[in-house]
Amino acid sequence: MPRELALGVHTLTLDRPRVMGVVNATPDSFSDGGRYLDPDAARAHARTLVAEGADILDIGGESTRPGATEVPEGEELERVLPVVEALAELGVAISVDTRKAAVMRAAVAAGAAMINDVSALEHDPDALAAAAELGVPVCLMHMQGTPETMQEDPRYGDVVAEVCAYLGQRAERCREAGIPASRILIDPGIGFGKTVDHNLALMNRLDELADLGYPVVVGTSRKSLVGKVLGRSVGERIYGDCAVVGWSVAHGAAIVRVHEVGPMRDAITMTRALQAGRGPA
Ligand code: HH2
Repeated sequence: MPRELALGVHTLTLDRPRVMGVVNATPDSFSDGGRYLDPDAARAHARTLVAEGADILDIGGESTRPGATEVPEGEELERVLPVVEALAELGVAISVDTRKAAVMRAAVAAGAAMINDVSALEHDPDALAAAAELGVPVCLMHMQGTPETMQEDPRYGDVVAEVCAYLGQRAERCREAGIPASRILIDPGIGFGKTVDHNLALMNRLDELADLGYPVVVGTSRKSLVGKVLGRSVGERIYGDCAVVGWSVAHGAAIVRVHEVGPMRDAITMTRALQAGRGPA
């Protein structure tokens, strides 16, 4: 597994778990839609996430929550670009959460140093070429179906084996297209075409994903994985999320994608101390 990620002017060593803070420049994201659509609000929020210890900020302009329909390219660009530009000054690596090659290209030109594609570069036929040409790390996420219908009736034989096989194949496809292994990350896509039991199986056997040899990104923040187990609404999932983040880093996650950076940093620090059997130096 690569020991470090080259993110433009930033180099992130992966000798400890890293935190990706979510900035949704959307009107309709499932947990914070409409709060950070305005670039000034996004910048203020991003500053807080950085102060709390975010290593990467993930900027998205299209909600991929269950039932969401695709946002036209022009609209996604209008949402994302001002935010990427506004955050470039914060001195932290920026990732762009998009399925569209044009958004990848424009965001990287504006300062983004990583691509996060929930369709593993499959949705847009030009995305694989764009990612190879842009030369930035890319996170390949597994999703069964499309956001619009993915939660209607997700089915697998062995969900963990199928997700591992898919991500292994997509990583191989990226390498054939000229993206080196050192720029590939993988993500099981918690909540993307999966029941709560599928999500729990993937979390339970997260080590199998890590064994593929690429850094694993895990995004469970505020999702129904916690909501369904605990019977909690979106705003009440933070304690459950802390447990999930602790579990994730104990079982091989290199990066956790979260909305609440400060509390999740605490969960990571505590988990690491428990793993080491001693406190921080
Ligand atoms: N989850 C969401 C969006 N992007 N990217 C990766 N790599 N992994 C994830 O689990 C993931 C992701 C969904 O969360 P959010 O961005 O908060 O919601 P919405 O899609 O409604 O904007």
